[in-house]
Amino acid sequence: MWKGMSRRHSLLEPLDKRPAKNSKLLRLTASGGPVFSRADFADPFTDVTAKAGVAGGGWSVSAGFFDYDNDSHLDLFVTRYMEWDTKHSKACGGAWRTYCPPAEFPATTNLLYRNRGDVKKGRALGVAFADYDDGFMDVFVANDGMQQYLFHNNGNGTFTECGLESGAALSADGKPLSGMGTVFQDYDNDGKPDVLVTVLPREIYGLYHNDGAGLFTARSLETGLGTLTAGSSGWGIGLEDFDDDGWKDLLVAQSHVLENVEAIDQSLHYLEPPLLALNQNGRFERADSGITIPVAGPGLAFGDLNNDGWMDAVLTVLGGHPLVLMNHGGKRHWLTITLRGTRSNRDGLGARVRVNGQTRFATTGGSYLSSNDKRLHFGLGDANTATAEIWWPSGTRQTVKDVRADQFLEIREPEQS
Ligand SMILES: [Ca+2]
Ligand SMILES: [Ca+2]
Ligand SMILES: [Ca+2]
Ligand SMILES: [Ca+2]
Repeated sequence: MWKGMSRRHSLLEPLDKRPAKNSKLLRLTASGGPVFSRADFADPFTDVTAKAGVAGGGWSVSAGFFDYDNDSHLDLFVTRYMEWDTKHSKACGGAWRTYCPPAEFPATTNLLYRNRGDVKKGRALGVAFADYDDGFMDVFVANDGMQQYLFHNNGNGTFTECGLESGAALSADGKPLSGMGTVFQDYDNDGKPDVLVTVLPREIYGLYHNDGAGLFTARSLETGLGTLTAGSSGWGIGLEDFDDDGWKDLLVAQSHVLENVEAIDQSLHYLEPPLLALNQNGRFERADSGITIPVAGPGLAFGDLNNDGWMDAVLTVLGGHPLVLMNHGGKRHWLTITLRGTRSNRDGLGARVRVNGQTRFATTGGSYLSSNDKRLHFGLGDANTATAEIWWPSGTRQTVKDVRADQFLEIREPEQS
């Protein structure tokens, strides 16, 4: 049984200072536009923003790499929040002096480098990628205080925003959401990626079930998110199998946006512990995360930090050290896959991978202000062996049978299909 996660008041291990064969790219988003740095450690952190062609002003928030045209070169999507700068700032809330709701400022466009498509304006915070229909990666954008956007990839270098007609734009009763973080993975093991969006209290985190044929249905209440999240404010979010039982669980970074919210409404809280909810056949039930002290935690990144087959997480804390959340693990089996693309992009981002009836899309995107482990982790429950099927972005389909459980497996894309 899941025993919760330990809490360590320590930072992550510092970056490896050895000269790297390949220089690493560090991307940062900020008010003032995204910044690209190349860290090769001999000449650490060269700003290559302009050279890379990704300078673009404004208030950028979440970002992620994906290959939208399947040419094996990763493209970059950057969400931007709104038209705001310090000269055009203002306070709201009367005597309480609070941040203004997003509708007080004009909406703005997101940035897709190489974009020739839809430039519909929004107030975007989170972004996640998956292909919900046709072999080309689609983009879900969490917008604050308005409808959510689903950018369908037309496969010809353009996108069409279709949130409303697909059913993934509003709450079940037709209201806009304060979308913040988002994840685009399959929570109910039907093979089709679903969308979750974190929002403010009184709204209930959005869960959009992928019904197929390009249609989504809001299922926040049926999946148990009503009682779990109606009083909470969520940011970073992930669907990861923390207890390795074969069902992806939820971990959500929480805390209200207003530091003084308790003075305005005593039933709400600025500081909150993260929410851990285990997935019981498609329904989420609260579990002990091991963290009892509430924090203001917006960013949440996921990965198996100590390579023991159990997924861990790192929670950033406003005004404090990040919390490294190590998963104590248990006795169930697991499999972690590293994809090596040959004709597809090198990391296989965008590949659909099915293992023993579970599906994941290879992505480092999702959550909020975070980037995740690129390896694909699967809990196998009691199974000692697994079969892995990979649908590569190049169109190649590959099956690897009789895979031993409890290992890190590298799967290389066939050079020829
Ligand atoms: Ca698609
Ligand atoms: Ca699904
Ligand atoms: Ca699970
Ligand atoms: Ca681990």
